[in-house]
Amino acid sequence: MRAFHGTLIHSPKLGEIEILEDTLLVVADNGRIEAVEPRVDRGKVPELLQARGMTGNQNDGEKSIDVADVQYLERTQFVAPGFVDTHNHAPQWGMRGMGQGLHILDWLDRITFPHEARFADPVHARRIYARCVTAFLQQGVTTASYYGSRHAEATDVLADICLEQGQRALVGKCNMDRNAPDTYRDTDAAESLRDTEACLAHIRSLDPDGRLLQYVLTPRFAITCTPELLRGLGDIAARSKSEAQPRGLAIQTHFNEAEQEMASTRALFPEFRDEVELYAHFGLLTPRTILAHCCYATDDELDRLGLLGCGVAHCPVSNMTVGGGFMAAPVRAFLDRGIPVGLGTDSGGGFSSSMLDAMRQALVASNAREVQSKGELKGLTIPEVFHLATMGGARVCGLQDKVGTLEVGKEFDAILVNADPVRPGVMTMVEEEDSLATVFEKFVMTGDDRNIEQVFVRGRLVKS
Ligand code: XAN
Repeated sequence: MRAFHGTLIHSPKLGEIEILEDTLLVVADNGRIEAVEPRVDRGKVPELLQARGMTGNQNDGEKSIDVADVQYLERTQFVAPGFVDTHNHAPQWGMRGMGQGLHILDWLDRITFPHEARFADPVHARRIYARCVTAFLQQGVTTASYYGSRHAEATDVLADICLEQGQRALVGKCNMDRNAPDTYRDTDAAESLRDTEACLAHIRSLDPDGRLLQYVLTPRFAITCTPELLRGLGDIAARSKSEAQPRGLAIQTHFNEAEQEMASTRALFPEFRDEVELYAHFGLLTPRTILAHCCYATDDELDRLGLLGCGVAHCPVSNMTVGGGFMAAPVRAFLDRGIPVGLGTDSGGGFSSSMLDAMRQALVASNAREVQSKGELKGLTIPEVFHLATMGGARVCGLQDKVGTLEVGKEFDAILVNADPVRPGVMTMVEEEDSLATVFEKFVMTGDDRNIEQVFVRGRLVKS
């Protein structure tokens, strides 16, 4: 068991931040939040733990905590839910931000495919993936939805590393059997589907109860997939539905990302009216689908996505820099339709591995979109981007009942923030008279990973 006493900050509802002061939070050994007790005087904590039968030598060893082990937080510290990165290319870790200004298909050909091709070597994969996962945990990313490379063995390695380091993750082998160099594409649909099934089986054997890991079907996008491959993946998605998992496997792809990408998709699939019709035809748009970007989706497409229940991974950094659409996505239009939205670093199209940067850039991009839409699509607020980075992302990844907030019964995926650690180079600046809301605002707007002192996934300390 673990216990904290101090401030908790989370966002159960879009647009709202809940600040719980002087709160006792207890985490059971199974990683679940056992108690959240607001307004407890510090001096009363041992008494309360005793009254709840949580201290001392219980027969049930699981349910005991030594009062001396309670972490009492300072005024500048608070516990918040861990960040959920809904769109991340693990094999692009070493090329973040490279190829600035290139349009998507040129960026893939010149920078990305040669780089990802190196993951044919599992030793290389282990070296890069170990660093990637460590670095994202360092940034407070407790859940990531990862695209692997096209290689089955390297993708297995990525899943192994997430489990070893304790990161919650959706992991998928990238499916791509055309429009990529011979040195970096699946030979044909049959091979791609076989490798997919093998990775899925590997992940199920590593983590049979899906405690931390899930497989996510990962057609890169329609341009690099033959119709046969898209159909095969849709069939796997349909077969994965069961009584225990009525929504089936998660699916992720890039969607309405850039004008160059959309023109090429139309040329390859002229029979479809738009990308919603295309991906829906192959059974790839379900309530478990995570669509990255959606910068250019029309109102009509958004209405249909809303009905299908798909989620959006909003990647504000890459959208405005490399590979993406050079366009701010219409996030307010997604939210107005009740479409689940999370934030993605889109590392390495996105140059930053920080979800704080993603939140800040989401604010900036939404302001640009507000101006562009002549005020129709209102800019986002700090409570809204924080919600997207935590609970919104959890919903997009199908984890809304497990993580995203600090509520009793949820698993303890969390960060311990110190908004003003006395350390050289730290940019945040908290003053005596600051309210807790201001302390939080300063962290979101000026903080970085040096403000994230501890990171927990399922109650396990994964960064300190
Ligand atoms: N479309 C993409 N967009 C992106 O940002 N990164 C990628 O690797 C990719 N592949 C297709």
